[in-house]
Amino acid sequence: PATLPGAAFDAIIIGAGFAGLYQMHKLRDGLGLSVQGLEAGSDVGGTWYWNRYPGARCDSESYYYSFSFSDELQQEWDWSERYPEHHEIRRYLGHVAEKFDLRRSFRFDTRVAAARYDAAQNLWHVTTQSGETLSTRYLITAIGCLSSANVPAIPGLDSFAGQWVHTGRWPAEGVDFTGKRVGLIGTGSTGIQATPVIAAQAAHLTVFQRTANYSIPARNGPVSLEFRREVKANYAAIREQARAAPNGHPFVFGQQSPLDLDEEERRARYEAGWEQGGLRFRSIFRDLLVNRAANDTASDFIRGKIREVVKDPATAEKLTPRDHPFATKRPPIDSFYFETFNRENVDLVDIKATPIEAITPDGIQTTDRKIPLDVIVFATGFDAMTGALLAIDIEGRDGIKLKDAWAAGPVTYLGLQVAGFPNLFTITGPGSPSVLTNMPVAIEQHVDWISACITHLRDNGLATIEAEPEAAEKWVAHVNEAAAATLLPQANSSWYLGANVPGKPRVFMPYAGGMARYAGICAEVAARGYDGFRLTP
Ligand code: NA7
Repeated sequence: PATLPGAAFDAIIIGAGFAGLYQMHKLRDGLGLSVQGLEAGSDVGGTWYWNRYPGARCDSESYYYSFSFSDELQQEWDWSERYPEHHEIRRYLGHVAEKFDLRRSFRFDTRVAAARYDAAQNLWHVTTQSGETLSTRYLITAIGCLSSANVPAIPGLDSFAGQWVHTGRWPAEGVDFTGKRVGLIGTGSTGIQATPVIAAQAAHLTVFQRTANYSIPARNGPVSLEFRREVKANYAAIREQARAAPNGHPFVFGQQSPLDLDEEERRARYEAGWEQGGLRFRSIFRDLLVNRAANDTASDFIRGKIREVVKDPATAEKLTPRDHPFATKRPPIDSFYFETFNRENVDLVDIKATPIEAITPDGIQTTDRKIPLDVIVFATGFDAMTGALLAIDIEGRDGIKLKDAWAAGPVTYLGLQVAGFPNLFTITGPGSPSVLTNMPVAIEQHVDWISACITHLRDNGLATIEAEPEAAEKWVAHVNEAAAATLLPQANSSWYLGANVPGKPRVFMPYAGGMARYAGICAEVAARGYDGFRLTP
């Protein structure tokens, strides 16, 4: 492999989504470091570069799914809808890249294949898929938690004569469903967003459901001028509220339990939450994620709504979730998902009752019938949190491979560093609260922390920072303890647990102790001189 002349950078950042863009700005413009960004896509956008499927939009509301670090930026940008659609988020990130002149520091169409720590030189050697090697002191991964597509190994997929696509690798030119018979596999957030939009275009849509899911109406709509003005006038307070919240959303959680109320009042609250829509529904009461009896009241309320909306009782029954309590898997929000099953051109196949046996040249064969299809859409999710990191062949000190260090599940300290991998920082890594949080809040905190850490190393003439193995083990124990204090581990098939990917170790990966609490812990660690990290001169 050719080494670029003089290519020892201070930092290499992998990824040009929210995390990579902000990290670039902080290190290059804030600290004046020489930084190279590497990005597999052809432009900035990250998650939103790849997820262009019909109906793809963010479940956080636009006014707070955005950067807070620049007041000028938040004052000048106008969102058009309550929940931003994928192309609007790409436009926003494109605007951020323009405004801070970030594109010139990234190489696009450049996928990183490997990274190896060289102790003698205290450098990371980063090799791209095309065989180039670049060297750097700090290596920062900003590669997303939901970026490694999970395409199930169904026999016969190669023989399919029609088109198949995974929602997380959607072709930029789009897919035309007009007049087509479409099969969609998967009913997580993605399948639930895509179903109504595809149904409206296709000749026929068959939804293949493995696990029935809860979903709350998003109540999407245009943002009024008035609302925009109010938000802009109050941005500082909104951001502060988001940072102080357990999940990075600027909501006030209800202080009551549904169990404190009588049936009528409880129902009235749920109805109000249902009308308000989106992830706000979950915050009506304080204990839905920690008390099973409280959760049952919410789960039952949603089951009742499904029965009200879906006209055919047999279909309604199949759509009714019974395998997990509400919100123990990431709760989807939708625009007319359940209503879509009242359409003439939509069918639901329960593949728990009648599993898919094979894909044939002309469709999908289940145990009881053959469904002819022109297009198959895999809304089957991601090898979350660890998939994208392990897709890079990362080798730390003494030849340890990340995949071996994590054979029994990911072990990080604060989700930010791995013992044995000096000067490697993993933004939104496993063990961080990022995926349980409104993502930009988590990302800004991680990037600020990493940037302050690098400043500390530079100012004190320190060569390396590396997590202590004991600190990482303790952190993993704390992550498990935090999950065990909630109902989250009760969902058997959740991607939080890695359960959606066959053979993946079952470990609860995100930190469920809350974003604000996590940020506090990170700040204390730094204040105590990077407690739990080994710093070497
Ligand atoms: P999810 O939430 O992981 O959902 C994937 C869906 O695909 C889910 O219904 C799965 O069923 C189903 N699935 C996965 N593998 C298979 C196989 N082999 N056969 C049939 N069905 C399968 O991914 P999304 O893309 O919807 O959402 C990811 C995140 O993006 C979301 O949580 C938000 O944070 C944004 P299962 O439930 O495992 O039985």
